[in-house]
Order: sequence, then structure tokens, then C-alpha cells
Amino acid sequence: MKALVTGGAGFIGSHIVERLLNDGHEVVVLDDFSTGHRHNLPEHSSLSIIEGDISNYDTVKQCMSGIDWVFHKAAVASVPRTVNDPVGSSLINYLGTLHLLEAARQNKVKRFVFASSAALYGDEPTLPKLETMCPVTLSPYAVDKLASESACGMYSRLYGLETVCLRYFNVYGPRQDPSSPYSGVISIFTNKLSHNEIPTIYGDGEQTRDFVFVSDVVEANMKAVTEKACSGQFFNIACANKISLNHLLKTLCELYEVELNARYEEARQGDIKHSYANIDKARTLLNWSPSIDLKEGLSRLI
Ligand code: NAD
Ligand code: UD2
Repeated sequence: MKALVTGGAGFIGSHIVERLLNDGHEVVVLDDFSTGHRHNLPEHSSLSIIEGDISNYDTVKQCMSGIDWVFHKAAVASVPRTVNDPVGSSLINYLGTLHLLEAARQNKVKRFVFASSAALYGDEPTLPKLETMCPVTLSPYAVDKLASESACGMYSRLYGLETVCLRYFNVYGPRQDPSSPYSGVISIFTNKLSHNEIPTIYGDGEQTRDFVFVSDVVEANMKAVTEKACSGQFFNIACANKISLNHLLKTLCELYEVELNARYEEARQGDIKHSYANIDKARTLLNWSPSIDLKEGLSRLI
């Protein structure tokens, strides 16, 4: 197959590219390198890299020629950045998706997989999170993900384009960039510990997250293009585990063989207390389940 991976130079996208190349597919990456890096991508005869912006429709159309599968990962992935620039980020996070959907429809793409987010559930207190729950959008990021999911559903129903939306919870693994204070907490903690620095926990550390290793996320993407029954659907992608930040840091300290206490600071404004997924729908319709638990994933990362 010939696959287009938008955001292919980023954390999750680059792992999807690697898997597609290993499986013998031809890959086109469209990325503007705003947060992604060329060094995340291998030199490979079946890989072409196009530097461009998904908010430019002409660029998107050029990349879509002959494409069978689209993995749409490009986005302003930082929630605070979308809060600071709701209009600019929606040109990428929503309009960019629409450009890709329309170009995919025109080019008779076989499957379109969209990277959605647990951010859709907002601070809705019910646990675990189920796909049938009403979204509570607390940020421009969540609004754009919801609007993009809605557009994917519409393209399936109205035009017959086969779309699948994957609602990632907290993804971690190699190549996650720790450089911003809003980077994924595991990338920040491992970076600190490997430099003998004290990590900061915001709040009492008893908040929980449902961490999922990036190779399991890649596998979910592969299922999304190959499983018949999942077209037009959206799925939680997580481990169905509640891991507190205190537990996370304790596990990391054991793996690094260090003893330290975190610095505790005030909880972040708008921080969600608990995030935890029901993944029965993905198990049933996507035929996917996670295979790497936290300890195994952290060991691989380290
Ligand atoms: P990332 O920042 O590493 O990757 C995003 C990629 O998109 C980068 O390579 C960036 O350069 C590219 N990009 C950004 N704007 C672009 C534009 N206008 N045109 C072309 N390319 C552009 O982030 P990630 O963690 O790999 O996230 C990938 C996707 O998964 C995103 O859509 C994100 O919203 C979603 N997601 C991630 C998580 C997580 O835990 N990492 C959780 C939920 C959803
Ligand atoms: C994640 C996603 C976000 C969105 C959201 C959905 C990332 C980077 N962000 O936000 O895009 O999809 O889920 O709900 O994947 N923390 C510390 N110390 C640190 C850094 C973080 O204590 O140095 C805490 C933070 O306050 C939070 C938890 O760790 O309680 C997880 O933070 P995060 O930024 O990794 O991810 P989250 O869940 O806020």
C-alpha cells in the first residue's frame, strides 16, 4: 500500500512510518517540522518527505496522489498552545483535517485514520471513560478534535470514505520530545532522572492517567486500516489502567535505581484529576488490545 502520514516527523507519526516501512509499504510524510524532527525519520528508498503545512489545501492535494491509506497525525498537539491561539491552531487542527478528508475523498483513499484525544472527555467525572459519553470541550484543542471527528463521521456517512478515529489517552515512548513544560510527563520525568535532577509533581501526585506505550498505539493504527468492522467508528486507545503520578515516579526510581523525593508544587490550573478508559469497544470491533504494561514500557523507553 501507499500511505500518507501527516505529522510523520513527530513522536507518534514517526513510529507509524517506521512500522509501515518495515511492513514493506511505500510512505509519504507531510510535515512542517514545527515540533517534529528530520532525525526522527530513517533514510529509506520507499520514504518521501514533503515539507509543508496541512492548512494549505494545494499542498495537501499534491501529497494525496495515489495514496491508499491516510494516517492523519499532524496537529498543534499542545493544549496550552491552542489556548493561547485558538484561531491559528484551528486552521491546523480542524481546517487541516477537512483539507485531508476532502483530498482523500477526491483521490478515492481506502482508509483514513484520525488521531483524536481523550481531551474530548474534559472533566466529565464518570469513570472509566466510554465512547458513548457526551464530550465536554474545555480547550480549543478539544473542540478541534471533536469537530474533526464529526467531519470524519460525516465523510463516512455522506461520501462513503472509510474513516476511523482513535482517541489516544496518555501516549509515551521513545522520541517523545521532553523540551516543553507541557510535554508528556513520562518524557519529562525520564529526562530529569537521567540527568540526576529532581522531578516536579503538580498537586499531591494522586491524580491518575491511563498511559499507553507508543508501539501499542501503532498497532491500533494498523488495525484501523485492516479491520473491516471499524469503519466510521471512534475508539478509546489506552491500557484501561489508573496509574497515579506518585506510583509512576516510584516505578521510574526503581528502574533507574535511585532514591529521591519529588518536588511538589501547586496543581496545574485545569488539570484533570483522573483519566481512565474503558477499551472494550476497541477490543471487540478493532480487534486490538494493549500488550505492554507500564513497567515493560518504561523499561523499553529507558
Ligand atoms: P508531535 O508534536 O510529536 O507530532 C505532531 C507532528 O505534526 C509534528 O511532527 C509537527 O511538526 C507536525 N505538524 C504540526 N503542525 C503541522 C502543520 N500545520 N502541517 C504539517 N505538519 C504539522 O505530537 P504527537 O504526540 O506525536 O501527536 C500526534 C497526534 O496525536 C496529534 O494529532 C495529537 O493531537 C494526537 N494525540 C497525542 C497524544 C499524546 O499523548 N502524545 C494524546 C492524544 C492525542
Ligand atoms: C494529555 C495530553 C493532551 C490531551 C490530554 C487529554 C500530552 C503531553 N498531553 O494531557 O494533549 O490529550 O491528555 O486529557 O500527552 N505533570 C507533573 N509534572 C510534570 C508534568 C506533568 O506532575 O513535570 C502532571 C500533570 O499536571 C498531569 C499529569 O502529570 O496531572 C499528566 O500530564 P501530561 O502533560 O503528561 O498530560 P495531560 O494528561 O495533562
